[in-house]
Amino acid sequence: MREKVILITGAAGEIGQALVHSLAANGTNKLLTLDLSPMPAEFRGLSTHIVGDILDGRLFERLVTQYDFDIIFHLAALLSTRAEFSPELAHRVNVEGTLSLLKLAAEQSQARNRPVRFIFPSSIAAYGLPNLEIKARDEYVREWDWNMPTTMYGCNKLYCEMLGSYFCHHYQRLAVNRPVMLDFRSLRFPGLISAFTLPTGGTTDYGPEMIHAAAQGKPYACFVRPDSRLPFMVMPDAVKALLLLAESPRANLTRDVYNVTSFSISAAEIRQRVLDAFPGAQIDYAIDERRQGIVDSWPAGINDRAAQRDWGWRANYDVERAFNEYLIPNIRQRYE
Ligand code: NAD
Ligand code: AKB
Repeated sequence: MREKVILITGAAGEIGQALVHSLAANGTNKLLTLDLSPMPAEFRGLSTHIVGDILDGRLFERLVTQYDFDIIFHLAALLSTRAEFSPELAHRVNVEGTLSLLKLAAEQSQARNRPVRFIFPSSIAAYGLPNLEIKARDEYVREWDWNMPTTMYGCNKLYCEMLGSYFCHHYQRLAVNRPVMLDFRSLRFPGLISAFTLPTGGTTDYGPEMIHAAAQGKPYACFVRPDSRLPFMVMPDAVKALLLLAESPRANLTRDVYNVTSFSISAAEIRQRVLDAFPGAQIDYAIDERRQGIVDSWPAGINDRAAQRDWGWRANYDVERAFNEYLIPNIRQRYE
């Protein structure tokens, strides 16, 4: 008999670590985690961890004989800045890796006659606004607005959202009589900020980097203009959104892909909040035009009314609580 597990790919990353903590604290689920990297030492015992590559077909052939994947949180990916430097590798990991996992989940759904729930974090990178005038005008974009990404990562995310919907509603409908489809659900996240981990390879990284550098007394040069405005969310809310969406009855969902957000903030406003908390902090600007171009193409805010209506989404942390109750105290303590 195969063991029922929740599979988390990319589990050693920022969201993965926070999600594993939360699922393990709940205690009812057996967790199987997979990443190119080992889990940090403090995660020992919380999951069965496999150091492996999502592109390794042989590994998954072995895993399906051992495990029944009830829910898959597919987090493994190359983020936006890194993907611009290695676009072909990004395509392989972000698209081909996702495609093979979707196929595996679709086959498992049919074999066990019950849908596997497949949770996929997408991103504001799926949007591509043509210029700053339109970014200022269309302040809260809806899921279907401006789906014209300008990065490899954004293209990968948008396409994988569509692939997920295809596997959820149409896969094998001509070949199999009444196929059991997998249950695909996706979230478009804004930039995420954790008090306990640091990002690598993203374009929203200036937000978390500014705070963590200041708490360590290190100077920081922000790579975007002061007026650059993006939506952000703190990590506990990202985990809350993933779990709420995963648990929501399918009948309540009117979409496969949902925006979720918390607060919109400019680089200058983040800097000011950091200076208020760490008055001696040295934060300058050294604009990287290429990363600036990416941030300019992403929306200043996203409309998450569908998530609020369908599955009761609401962030716990607005900007005040995010900085005053979560980020500043925890980051201060981390480096003390
Ligand atoms: P992260 O970079 O911290 O973690 C990604 C993990 O995936 C890493 O641990 C990496 O080792 C692993 N990985 C990469 N390639 C792999 C492969 N071939 N096989 C196995 N593992 C591999 O990123 P994160 O912030 O935790 O993001 C998780 C997911 O959420 C990603 O899909 C990302 O696109 C999405 N997302 C993140 C943000 C954010 O601001 N952090 C925003 C929107 C969406
Ligand atoms: C990135 O900057 O690549 C991520 C994201 C918004 O998807 N943080």
